[in-house]
Amino acid sequence: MCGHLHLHTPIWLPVCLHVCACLLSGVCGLSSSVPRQFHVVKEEKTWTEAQQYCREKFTDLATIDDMAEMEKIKSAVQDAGVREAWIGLKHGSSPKWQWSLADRDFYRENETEFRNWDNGQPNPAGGEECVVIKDGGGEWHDHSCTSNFHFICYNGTNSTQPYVLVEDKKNWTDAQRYCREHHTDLASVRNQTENEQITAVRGSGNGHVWIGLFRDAWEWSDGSSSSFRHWGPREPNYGGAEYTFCTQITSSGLWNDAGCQYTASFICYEGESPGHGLFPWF
Ligand SMILES: [Ca+2]
Ligand SMILES: [Ca+2]
Repeated sequence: MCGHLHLHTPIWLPVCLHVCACLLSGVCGLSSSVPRQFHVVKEEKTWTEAQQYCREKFTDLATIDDMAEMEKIKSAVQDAGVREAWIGLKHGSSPKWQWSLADRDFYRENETEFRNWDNGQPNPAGGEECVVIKDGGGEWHDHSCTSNFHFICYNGTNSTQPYVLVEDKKNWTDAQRYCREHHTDLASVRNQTENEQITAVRGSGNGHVWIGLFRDAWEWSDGSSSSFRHWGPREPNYGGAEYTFCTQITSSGLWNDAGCQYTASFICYEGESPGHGLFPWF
């Protein structure tokens, strides 16, 4: 009997716990019904060794979706007393456009894919990884992220006028930081109506304005599409061109890229992985 229970406990127990919690609370969501649990592992491993360890003992190396998860991990790293720890973000070979505001619930189907590029944009040669609404029009241009422009923040708490023009010229990363600190994030544009609303808020005589669209080639170990990034100043800096780069969270809570072959502590998570939910029938 004990053997029987021992065999079956790992399978039915989490399902039962989930079903009971779901029925009791009346909240049986389609996604993210079980929050991720993060685990700081103080053994020093290369990024690939850490990935293997996390996949064996938990679900995978940590994926981070938003500031709330970021704060949880930052506390865990500080409590564990480690200076830096690998997370699941690794530099890949195919850059893709994505919105700074990473919350998937914010977008209906295809809304993350809306684009309003001007003729000849984005530049076929690449190398311009951040996006503006162009001076005097509603069309988009890709642009060097280090240029300084006014920008449009999105404030999710203001339903009548969620867009805020900030008339203080900053580079894209500083504009993003400002919007996250004072509002919600840099503005996403989900459809033509929003593009017109934002263009109206931009007004005339403000030059190009940053919006939240950017392009990078970073990929999560678990295949998540999270566009959340939390780089420290002047990071990622790809120091040492011969390396493949992976991401560490430092004790300050900011992210640093480092050669994946270095050893460090690391952070695993336990929970549903994207597209492979533990409970696909919910
Ligand atoms: Ca361009
Ligand atoms: Ca670095």
